[in-house]
Amino acid sequence: MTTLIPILGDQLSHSLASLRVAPENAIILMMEVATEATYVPHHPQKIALFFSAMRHFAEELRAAGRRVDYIAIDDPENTGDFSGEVTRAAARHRATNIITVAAGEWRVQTSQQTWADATQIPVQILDDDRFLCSINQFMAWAKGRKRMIMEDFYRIMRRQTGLLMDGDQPLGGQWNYDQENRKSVPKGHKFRPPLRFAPDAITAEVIETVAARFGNHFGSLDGFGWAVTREQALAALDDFITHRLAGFGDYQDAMVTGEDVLNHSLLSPALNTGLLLPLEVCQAAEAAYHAGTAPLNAVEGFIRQILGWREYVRGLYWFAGPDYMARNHLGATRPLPALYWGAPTDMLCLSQAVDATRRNAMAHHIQRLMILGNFAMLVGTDPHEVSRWYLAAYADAIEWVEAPNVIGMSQFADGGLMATKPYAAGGAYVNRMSDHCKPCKYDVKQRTGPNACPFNSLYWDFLARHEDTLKNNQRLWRMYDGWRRFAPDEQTRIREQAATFLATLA
Ligand code: FAD
Ligand code: DLZ
Repeated sequence: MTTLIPILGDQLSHSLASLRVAPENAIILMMEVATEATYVPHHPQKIALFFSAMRHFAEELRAAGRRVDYIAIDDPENTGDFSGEVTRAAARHRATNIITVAAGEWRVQTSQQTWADATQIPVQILDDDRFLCSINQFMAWAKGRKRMIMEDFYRIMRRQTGLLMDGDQPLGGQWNYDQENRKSVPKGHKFRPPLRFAPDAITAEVIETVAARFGNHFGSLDGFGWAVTREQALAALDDFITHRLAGFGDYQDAMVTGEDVLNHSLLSPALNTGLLLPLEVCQAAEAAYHAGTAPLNAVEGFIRQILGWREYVRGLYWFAGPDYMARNHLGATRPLPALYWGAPTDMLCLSQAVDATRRNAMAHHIQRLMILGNFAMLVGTDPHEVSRWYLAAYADAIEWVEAPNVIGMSQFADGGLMATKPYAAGGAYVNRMSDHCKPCKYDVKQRTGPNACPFNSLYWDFLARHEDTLKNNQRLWRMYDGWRRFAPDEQTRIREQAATFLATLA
C-alpha cells in the first residue's frame, strides 16, 4: 500500500489534515506547475513566494523523515498542471490511494474531482480544517438569512473561540471599538517598518527562475522580503505584535504618501499560504492585550479582521457558489484601465497604490477598497477583469478571499450579498483619509473644470448612471438627496466632466 498525499501551495501547514493521517511511508507530492503560475499573470513576487515557501516546506518535511516527491517548474517531464502531475506520480510510485485536502477554490476542487478517474485509484478529499468556521457551520448560519451581516457572524465567532470574552460578554463591554480607530496620521509621524527577510539560497534560486520565466508579468522582484518558512512567519508575527499592533487601530484607514505599510501587519501572505494559522495569530494579539502592551481598540480591530472578515469571506465564497465570479449586478463592461498595469496617471492616490502594488505585490486594505476598487467601479469596469487583476497583483490573493472582497465588497457586483451598499466615494473621502490630495495635480475641491479631481465627477456620474438600480437602497438615500440638490445645469456639467474623463480612459 502506498498512499500519495498531494499538497498544494496554499496548504503549507504541518498540521494539515492529510499530513495528520498520512502513513509513515506515504509519498508527499508537491508540484510547481505552469497553470497555477499563469491562470492569471501573477506578480513575480507572488510566484516566487509560493515556490520558495513550497521548497522550504518540502525541506522541512524531508528533515522530519517524510518521503517527498517535489516537482520543480523546470523539471523537463513536468506536464504543467495538477492533474497531469498527480497522474504521473501515482504511476511512478504505484500508489494505491490518494489523500488530499480540499483546495481553496472551485477551479482546483474541480481538478481534484478528476483525480480518481485519471489515476484509477480511490481519492479521499478531506475538509480544510485550518479555518475557525467550517464551511458547514457557515452554511447553517447563512441559510435562510435575509442579510449576512459580518458583525453578527463575528459575535458568534467571538463566543465560539472565547477570544476577548469576559464570560458571555465582550471584554470591555463592547464588541467593536472602531469609533476609537481611523484617526488621521499626524504630520511627520514615523512608522516602524515590518520585519523582512533577505533571500536565502533557495529563494535566490527561485527568484532567478521566476525572473527568467515570468519576468514579463506586471511587478518587480526587487526587494523580495516575504517570510517563506514557518520560523520566519512566526518571527514576523512576533515583531508585529511586539512593535506595531498597539498602533494598528489608530491609523487603520489612513493613506500616507510614500508609506506602504503603516501599522498593517503584512501577515496575509503567511496566513494564506498556511505558514501561520488564524487562531495562533488572534491568540498572540489577545495575549498582548492581557500583557498590557496593546490597547483593546487595536487588538479587537485586528482580531476582527481575522476572526471576523477572513472567516466570513471564506464562508461567503463557498456559500455563493462557482457562479459568483461571473456576477455583474451593475452591468459594467469597460476594460480595465491601463493604469492598473502601470500606465502613467496624474491622480496621486492611484499612482501611489499601483506603484506600491508593483513594488511589493501588496497594497493595504483602504488602497485596495477605496482607491483602486472605488475607481474601477466608478468608471464602470467589468468586475471580472477587476477580479483577475487583483488575483494577479497581490501576494495574498487566493480566490476564496480575493473574490468576495473584489466582486462583492469593492465592485458591488453581487448586488449586495456581501456589502449593504457600494463602497463609492468622491475626492472628499480621499482627502479626509490621506495626504495625497495636497500635492496632487488635481484640485480635490473642484467638481468641474480642467483641474477638478476626477473622483468627484465620477462619483456623481456613477450615482446618476445607476439611479434606477440603487435609489431604493436606504443607505444611499443621503447621497441621492445630495445629487438631486444640484441644479440641473450643474448636474449636466458634472456628467459632461465625467464623460470627458472617461473618454480619456478608452
Ligand atoms: P491587516 O490590515 O494587518 O489585517 C490583518 C489580517 O486580517 C490580514 O492579514 C488578513 O488575513 C485579514 N483581513 C483583513 N481584512 C480582510 C478582508 N476584508 N478579508 C479577508 N481577510 C481580511 N485579503 C487577502 O488575504 N487576499 C486577497 O486577495 C484580498 N483581496 C482584497 C481585495 C479587495 C478589493 C479588498 C478591499 C480587500 C482584499 N483583501 C484581501 C483584504 C485585505 O485588504 C488584506 O487582507 C490586507 O490588506 C492584507 O494586509 P495585512 O496582512 O497587512 O492586513
Ligand atoms: C499561487 C500558486 C502558484 C503561483 N503556483 C503554485 C504551484 O505551482 N503549485 C501549487 O501547488 N500551488 C501554487 N500556487 C497556489 C495555488 O494556486 C493554490 O494552492 C490553489 O489556488 C488553491 O486552490
